[in-house]
Amino acid sequence: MRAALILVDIQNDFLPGGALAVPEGDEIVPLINKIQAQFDLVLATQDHHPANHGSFAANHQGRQPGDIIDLDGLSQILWPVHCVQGSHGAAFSNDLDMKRVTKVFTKGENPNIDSYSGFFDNGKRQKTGLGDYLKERGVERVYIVGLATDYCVKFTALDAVDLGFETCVIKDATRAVNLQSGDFEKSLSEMERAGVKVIESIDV
Ligand code: VGL
Ligand code: ZN
Repeated sequence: MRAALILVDIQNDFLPGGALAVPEGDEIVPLINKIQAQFDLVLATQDHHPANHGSFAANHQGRQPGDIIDLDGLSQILWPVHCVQGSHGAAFSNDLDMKRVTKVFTKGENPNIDSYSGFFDNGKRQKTGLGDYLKERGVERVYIVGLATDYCVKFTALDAVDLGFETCVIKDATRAVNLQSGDFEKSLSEMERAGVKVIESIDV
């Protein structure tokens, strides 16, 4: 069965020191570099916002990160300004091996809607092209790693199942934002209930 590895949002702003740092996010990078050798197709997603993006608290008067608003009809958690197109924060970690990454799928470019999944925006209004790319290449199984377990990894995995891919999340190659303690475990159970296989890197 043809398999692909998807590297989700391994960008400076999601690593320690970044604007939306995921605790221990840097710890997964060496592991991800190592497991890439086991796949003949490696792809990456990139959170890629314009400065006026509606998910940034700074773009809403009197709002703070963590507040929830309505954004064009969808419930939206507000975040610090992060992954602005062209910034250092939006760039992939220098420690991430990108030599084997065939294609990068950007997301979050429309200021009026957020895009956690690497496949669609949060309203499923537009595709990124990742699903068609995988299907055109005969990929049937996807392995997902990266940041953050409870947001972009989770939504990418749920959409992968919906699109009919056998979907594995490599648990030790992801880390969670954990806005609430326990969100890591909660997101893993939610994915498992939806049909995602949660595995360890030694089982790849
Ligand atoms: C993400 C929050 C906002 C992620 C992206 O990559 O998990 N989280 N934008
Ligand atoms: Zn974002």
